[in-house]
Amino acid sequence: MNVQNLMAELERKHPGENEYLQAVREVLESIEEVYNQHPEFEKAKIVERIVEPDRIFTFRVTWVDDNGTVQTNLGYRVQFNGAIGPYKGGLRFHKAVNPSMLKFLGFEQTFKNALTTLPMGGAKGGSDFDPVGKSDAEIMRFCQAFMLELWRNIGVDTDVPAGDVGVGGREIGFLNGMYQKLARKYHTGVLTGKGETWGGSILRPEATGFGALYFVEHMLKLAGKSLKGATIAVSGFGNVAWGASKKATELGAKVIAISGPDGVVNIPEGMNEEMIDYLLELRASNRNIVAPFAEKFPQATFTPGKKAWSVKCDIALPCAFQNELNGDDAAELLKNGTWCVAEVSNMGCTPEAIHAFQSAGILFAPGKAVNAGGVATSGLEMTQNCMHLSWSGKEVDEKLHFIMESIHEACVKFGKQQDGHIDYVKGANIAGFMKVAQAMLEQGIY
Ligand code: 2IT
Repeated sequence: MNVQNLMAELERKHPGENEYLQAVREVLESIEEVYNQHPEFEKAKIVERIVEPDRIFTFRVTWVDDNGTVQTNLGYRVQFNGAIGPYKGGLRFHKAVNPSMLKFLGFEQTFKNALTTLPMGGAKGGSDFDPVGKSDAEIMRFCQAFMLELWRNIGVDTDVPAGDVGVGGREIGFLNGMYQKLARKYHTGVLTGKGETWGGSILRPEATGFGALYFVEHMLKLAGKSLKGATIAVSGFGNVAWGASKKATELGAKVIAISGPDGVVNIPEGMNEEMIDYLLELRASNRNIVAPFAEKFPQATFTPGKKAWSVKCDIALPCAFQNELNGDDAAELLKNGTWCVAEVSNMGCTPEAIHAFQSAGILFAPGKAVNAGGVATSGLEMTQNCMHLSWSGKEVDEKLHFIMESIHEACVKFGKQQDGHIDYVKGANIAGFMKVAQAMLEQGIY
């Protein structure tokens, strides 16, 4: 395999799909050496096949807003790779959603799901519907209209969507209600992230953030460091930022910054429980601004137009969106003495930022390893649903712990360099790739 040739071919097939091409390039660069030691992969053209989605559904979603105006959005489901299990991955509702974004996310999901140790293929879906400023009734009508199209393409053994940016418990509820009505199937497993009273995993809302901190704990332990007393800057204030802040605080760290599209909130003493729980209220308001946090808590100060990375911190946790931490941000963090960056968002850092962190020799781990606890807990939710039982929070948390430890071990196994340094990017990419490639190889040419 030759990365430059493969990328040139992909750029020709998918012109302008920059996020997708960025995600593919990172994986190809990581696996090149290992791949070339496996002539059987080359013979079966595994890499040429694994970079293309199995199929993509695109559909029109028409709904009526509160003013009685007819609105039309685009809906998608990218079923990326089903070699190791039914398609699994979230739905993103955001104004910037397009096929390139969902292909990048579906591609990442394929390797991430392979890392979880559970049998799940990779998928992603969503819409360019913008939830900002929408009423609950508008969100419900949109979700219903979206499911009116999607329902024929999903199922417990085929494709199981979940939440992502702009899709949380409320949206999963509206989607599931409509699915059951259309499919006349009252099983509870076609979506994950469900409510506790209707088949949901009790720990799913916290799982991405909790899992991320369990991963960081392992990474720090191996490096002889600890979360105790460490200062953390978190971007975003959604479900993931909430779970990460909660677990980080529980483990003795101080979350001193959170941010939104409008600016950054600095909390020098670190967030307390009340502040962390307020994040959920802030997100549910659909306003997508973080400034009200500083109006409610006088210990906090709001700086408009600044990112979380402008705040001096030990550990940076991007928890919001892809490419939210760029080369300039990385330089600022490094100047301020940050010694660990763990992506909790998918592809949260640009290639320039990752390069800067790796060159500086600080601890860095990629989203597909760090945030895999979310989809892993979705996998546990699927297991509970098909077994018709429900595990306690403690049981799920123990399983989540075990899975994050396994992911960390896999990253160390495949990412250990000759000088003993762990390249977590390589480790995660190679570990995920080897599993999917092996599964594809054994199932023939299809
Ligand atoms: O990016 C992700 O892993 C998710 N949005 C969660 C997917 C899932 O199926 O729980």
